[in-house]
Amino acid sequence: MKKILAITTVSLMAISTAAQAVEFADIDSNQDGVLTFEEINGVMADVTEEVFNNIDLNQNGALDQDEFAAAEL
Ligand SMILES: [Ca+2]
Ligand SMILES: [Ca+2]
Repeated sequence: MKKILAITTVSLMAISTAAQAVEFADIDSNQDGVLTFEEINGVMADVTEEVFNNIDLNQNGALDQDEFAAAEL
């Protein structure tokens, strides 16, 4: 008879590397209530001008809180 010992060590490490939510207020460095491309690109370098323009739904060159929330960055 063979005894097979299967020792399985399962380490479940809940690594929550889910992108930390960046708060609107953290990006709005001049606190004027809207985010310019410079402000958002300074915090999120992967937001290019093209991405920014896509997020800027009303094309006024700034992201308000609604636009920022809709983008789910
Ligand atoms: Ca601002
Ligand atoms: Ca806008």
